[in-house]
Amino acid sequence: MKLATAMIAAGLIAAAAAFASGSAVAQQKLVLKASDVHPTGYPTVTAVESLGKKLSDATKGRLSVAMYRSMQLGGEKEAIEQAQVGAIAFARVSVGALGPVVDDLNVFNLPYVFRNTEHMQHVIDGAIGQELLDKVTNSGKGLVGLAWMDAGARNFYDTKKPIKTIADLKGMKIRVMGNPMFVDMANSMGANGVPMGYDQVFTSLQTGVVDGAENNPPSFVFDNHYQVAKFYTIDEHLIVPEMLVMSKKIWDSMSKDDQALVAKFAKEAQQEERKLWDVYEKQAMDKAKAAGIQIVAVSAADKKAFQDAVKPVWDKYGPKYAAMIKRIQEVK
Ligand code: GTR
Repeated sequence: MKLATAMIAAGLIAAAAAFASGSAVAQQKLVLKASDVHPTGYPTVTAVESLGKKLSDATKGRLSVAMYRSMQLGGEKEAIEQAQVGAIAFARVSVGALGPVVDDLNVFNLPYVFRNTEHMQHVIDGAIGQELLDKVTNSGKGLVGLAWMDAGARNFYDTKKPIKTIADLKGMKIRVMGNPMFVDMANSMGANGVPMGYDQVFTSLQTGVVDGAENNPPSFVFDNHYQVAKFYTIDEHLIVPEMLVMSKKIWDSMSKDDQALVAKFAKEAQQEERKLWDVYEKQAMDKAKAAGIQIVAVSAADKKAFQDAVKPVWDKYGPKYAAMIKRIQEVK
């Protein structure tokens, strides 16, 4: 009996040891889930996938990234919430969607705050860019701001008629990102701003829930909105960069060395995405033209009319960000 008991006990100990070492290995292996609303081949998706590949190579597969693209996990509001609770590790989202969570970012959501996309790049690459990434990390909102991503300039498009001047926007139902600033922006231009998640835009355009939306050429084309909206007007009312954020909960669970790897590859992803963006944006315009999309480039005078129209937005939100706006404008 004694022997049998001893043998059972030994067996149990061996089994426990095997289990413990097995689970230690399992704990070390970490698959980091990433979310992006865009499809395979989109610059932001490619850049985060390559961050994942570098992480895998550097850790011999201990860390890896699983990309959930094309809104498999919902829109951007959902992605942010999932990152906050640690259900996913990375969310690549627009500052338009992040502004309601970290208010400091909303300064970038003011229409025409940047002179052009180059100006925006100089701002995000410099001290202000780092400061705003840190604001996200220190916001207490469960997120770590890792890197910026380019997203060009946003323009109006619709299913009804070409928007040649601001008067053409009158009464049109225009989908905007879920941020009150954009509803105010669309309304100040004479349209009716309809906030909704990105996951609902295509169907809403198709079924006439909205008459139009606004976005950069790659989103317009590669998310297929151009198949239902045949008019695209280049007025560049918003130049909103995007951010790669990480779940603070998951970040905090990682070793300092692993955090350093993630931070390094995220910065490289920012550079890679920018290069891919320029090529992709051109491809999008070419594809739109080939598909017979009527493209209107607003004249300088008409652009001035768009800029003047958004004055109420600046009056309402501008004062809060006055010091930062001044610094942004001073960036060459
Ligand atoms: C795209 C952007 C997405 C999302 C989308 C939208 O340009 O890349 O992150 O913000 O616009 O309009 O919701």
